[in-house]
Amino acid sequence: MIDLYTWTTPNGEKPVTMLEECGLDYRLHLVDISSGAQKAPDFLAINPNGKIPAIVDNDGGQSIRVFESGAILIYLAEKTGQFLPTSGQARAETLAWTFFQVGGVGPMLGQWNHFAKFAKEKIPYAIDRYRDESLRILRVLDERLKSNDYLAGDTYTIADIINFGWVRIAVSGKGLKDDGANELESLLAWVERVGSRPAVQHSLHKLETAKNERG
Ligand SMILES: N[C@@H](CCC(=O)N[C@@H](CS)C(=O)NCC(=O)O)C(=O)O
Repeated sequence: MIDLYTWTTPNGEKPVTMLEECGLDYRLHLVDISSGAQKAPDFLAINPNGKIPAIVDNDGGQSIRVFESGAILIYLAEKTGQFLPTSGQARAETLAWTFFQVGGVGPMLGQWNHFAKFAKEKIPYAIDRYRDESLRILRVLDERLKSNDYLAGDTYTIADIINFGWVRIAVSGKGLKDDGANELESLLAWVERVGSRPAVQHSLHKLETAKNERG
């Protein structure tokens, strides 16, 4: 059985969706990052970086910990043989668009979110810089999706799973919709396509329900 440690954020959603898509059994442990639970010693033993998400895989006679959402998705893809092509251009595209999220989409949108919404001091330079870079990144995704249904090409992969959470928010009213994201038609169609998958809907519902039940 896999233990998943996560929270209701775009990064936290990724492994829930992957586990649901793969049909794996798992125990969901909510780590309330608003209370600082991610910095507690027992969690730091699983992720020394003190951030969700993380998993511990207890199958197979030994416990394997994995942190960083990209590493978790690749680990689960290799464990199950799903959502990561094994060779050729399809594998290269899947890994490239996966790391594009980890190194670009996540950090840039995360910084924009911080400076535009949470920073007590509003710094126009920082807000503009991260908004413009986020929009540029969204346009790169849109361009890719003009001729491909999914980021790696014809098939749904971990690249779609990992990009979905942040992009879904980015194109919404909570994100950059009115800053130009609403014009990215191929990206919007992809958000619909991925968001209509039963496992994606189920994972978001499951995470939110678990949080609400916790009170
Ligand atoms: N690169 C990491 C980012 C993880 C991350 O930023 N997690 C956030 C929640 S979305 C977190 O735990 N924040 C709490 C903190 O930084 O203390 C990944 O992809 O797993």
